[in-house]
Amino acid sequence: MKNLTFFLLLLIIPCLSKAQQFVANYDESKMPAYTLPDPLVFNDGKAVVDKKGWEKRRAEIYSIFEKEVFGVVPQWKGKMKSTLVSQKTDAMGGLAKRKEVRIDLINGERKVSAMVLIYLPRNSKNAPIFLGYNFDGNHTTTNESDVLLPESWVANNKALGITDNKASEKSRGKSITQWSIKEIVSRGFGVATVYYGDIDPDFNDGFKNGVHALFDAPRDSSSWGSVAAWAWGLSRIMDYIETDKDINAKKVIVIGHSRLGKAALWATASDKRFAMSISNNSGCSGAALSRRIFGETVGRINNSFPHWFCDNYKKYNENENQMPVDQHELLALNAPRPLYVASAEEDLWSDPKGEFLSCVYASPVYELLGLKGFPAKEMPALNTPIIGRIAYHIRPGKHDVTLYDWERYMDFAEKYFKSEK
Ligand code: GTR
Repeated sequence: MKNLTFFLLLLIIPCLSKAQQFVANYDESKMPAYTLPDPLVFNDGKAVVDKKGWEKRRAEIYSIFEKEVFGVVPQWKGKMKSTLVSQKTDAMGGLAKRKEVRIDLINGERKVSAMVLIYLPRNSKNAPIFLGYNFDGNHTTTNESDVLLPESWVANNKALGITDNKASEKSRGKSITQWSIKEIVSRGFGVATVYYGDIDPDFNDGFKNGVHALFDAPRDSSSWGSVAAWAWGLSRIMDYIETDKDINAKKVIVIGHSRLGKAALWATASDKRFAMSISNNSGCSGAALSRRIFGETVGRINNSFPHWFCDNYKKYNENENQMPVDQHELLALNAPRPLYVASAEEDLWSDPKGEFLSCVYASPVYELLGLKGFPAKEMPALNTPIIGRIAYHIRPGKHDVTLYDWERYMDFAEKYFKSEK
């Protein structure tokens, strides 16, 4: 009898978990009613009425995101060293100056190294620069055969023939269209990119590797996850950029796609040295409002990627209305700096409308600071950017970064930077 019950359970359990499997909602009419937290109301219910008040309120919002979403970065007691590994003044057929700079983050015997690949307009000093992580290695962003492969862990990928978690030549140039380096440099901007796995390999390893392992503080429910680690890494690269005379450290534009868009937004929220933030299809826990429950949800992201956020964030699985913040407030943390959010029509998983609405609801903060904010309330047509201090577009196509996206980002950056370029 006991055996029979056991076998019945064996049959039933897989069926149950299947029934409970996540089914994304893509129907606006099935969305629950929700009320967003007001970025201009203090935790104690009082209204924020001026710039000084906003700085205090900003600290409240930042602290909530830190403790409840991305996790708190412990105090850094290590040191950092940068080494110029290669330099070429006639890269890309003479178009660009290229450098590879290794950043070593060191704590006693422990070390994590990240390679920064930098392309700059050949004859420009002080160029503004786009800084962003790549998904598969610096060598995937270019066809140049001497750009180094990452030495850190990479995800296995059948299509690329990676079976041993090591990058290979097969993927050189694979992400060229996502980077458009030639077009960017031709327009007078620099690009700095780093393989995100150099900072923290993207798997649930119990925080034993990557930069988490350089810290000694014991972990608790508000400890940092991988997104915060990637954001922290961008700030360390900024520490290097501040020492590089070829780059204008006052004009560093952080850009990120998808999970790296989440990291970009958190990096610019955390570090005011960054001049501008670009979120490309960052979706759930990035630019998209969580309370809409459209596409990917908080519960789903925490289940699929338990290492991305702090454990406290899991309290809001299927419980978004209890979140003391929503993602429009993550955008608002960028104020007064220019901010660009972009969606793709077919990328419903990232909830384009939720990304758009975040811009709408972040706008009052910019307006309080005397800035234009976001001049729209209705979703724009495809390929029709809305440009205020916050900008937005939705283009046709899939979850991706395309030349169209880059061109809009460069237009936007030029609008704010050109006079000083
Ligand atoms: C998906 C994830 C998204 C997004 C994306 C990506 O699997 O659900 O939140 O981050 O990955 O980074 O490509």
